[in-house]
Amino acid sequence: MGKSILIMRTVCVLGMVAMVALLGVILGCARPDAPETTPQPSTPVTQSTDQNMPRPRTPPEEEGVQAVAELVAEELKAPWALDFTPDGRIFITEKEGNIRVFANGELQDAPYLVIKEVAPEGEGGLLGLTVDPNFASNGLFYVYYSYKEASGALSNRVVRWRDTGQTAVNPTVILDGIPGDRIHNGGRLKFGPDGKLYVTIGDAASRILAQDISSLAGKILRINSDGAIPADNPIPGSPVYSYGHRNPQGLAWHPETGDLFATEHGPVGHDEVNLIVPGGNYGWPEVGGDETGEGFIPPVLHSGIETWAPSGAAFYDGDVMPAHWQGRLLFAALRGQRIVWVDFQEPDYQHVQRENSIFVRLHGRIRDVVLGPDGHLYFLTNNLDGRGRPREGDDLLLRIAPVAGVLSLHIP
Ligand SMILES: [Ca+2]
Repeated sequence: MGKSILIMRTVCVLGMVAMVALLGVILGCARPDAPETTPQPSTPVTQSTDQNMPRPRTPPEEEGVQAVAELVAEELKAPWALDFTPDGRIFITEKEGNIRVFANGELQDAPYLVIKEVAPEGEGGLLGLTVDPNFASNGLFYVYYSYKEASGALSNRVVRWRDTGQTAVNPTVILDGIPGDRIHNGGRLKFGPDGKLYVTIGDAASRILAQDISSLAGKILRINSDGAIPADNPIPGSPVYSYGHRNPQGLAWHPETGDLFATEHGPVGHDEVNLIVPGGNYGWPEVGGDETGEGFIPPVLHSGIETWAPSGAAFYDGDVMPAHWQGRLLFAALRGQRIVWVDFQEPDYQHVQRENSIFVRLHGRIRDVVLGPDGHLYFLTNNLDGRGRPREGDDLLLRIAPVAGVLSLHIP
């Protein structure tokens, strides 16, 4: 990236700080609220305001500037997922089939691993990645990707690899034959607090399969790290943990209750946040949004006629951000070009108290949000996935910091 961009970002942020001091309001630097076809300036900016609020419920004293996004790495190509290793590296998937590594303060130029079998077609490709909870001793991590069957049909699989420090070896397929398509491949992989591996699967453009518990399509799965089916799964002998999903792409567990929440793409708007219970039926394609039906679990939040196109999700559980961020759910929005946040009501944290967004249209499409071991949230832009408008330096890995950190803002 050119120095001009660095300077402009810094100037923009510092300018904003000055404005905040002067006016108590953010007035500039945000991108214009432009239609999708309007060209935008190519300079990403790093200031957030809690703007664009369809349901403003946050007390004014908590509004305004809360967070900035610091640049960590750039020139990623359509990254989809990231995770942290206990030795301080960040693994990042790129949709075309590369795993990139951020280590020792910089993104390594050469891919850490190239998975040639990946078929990056439509929404498919190298998608989810998660590091094994026992990575420090076993070096294992897991990826989810699309590939082509001999027939030419697209399928998805979960493959486990072992890290050597320089690359990865011993690929082992632990879950195969996941229905795939050019759309709706799901793809998120996360270990739950129970040590089980959860996998989100889209309906692969065959909506009826979401209600068919014998199909893996339109499901959230729960498996052991070797691919075996846990004995305590809700449907005996099945990896299916919940069903009736359209295209779920985000998973996060509440840090206090351990409840699982999942984000899901709706058909036209009506994107959902669901509280996932074992064996639950979340309604697709029979119902969506506020529609109800016997046996269907409604979302805890949906986007109405607005489109978020939600992807990766994380709860905030750290001491870097302001105290009221604790227990806040944040998730990436692609078409919505923002990070949406949701606070839940005490004492069970199962109902939405308020929701809002940050970074609205500041960085373009956002694919994943993950809590780092340093207490910062990290997120990936997704402007090179064929549906965005790339700017210089895209795609980016960014890190969320409180606004008080602006004066010591570090831009590599
Ligand atoms: Ca639903």
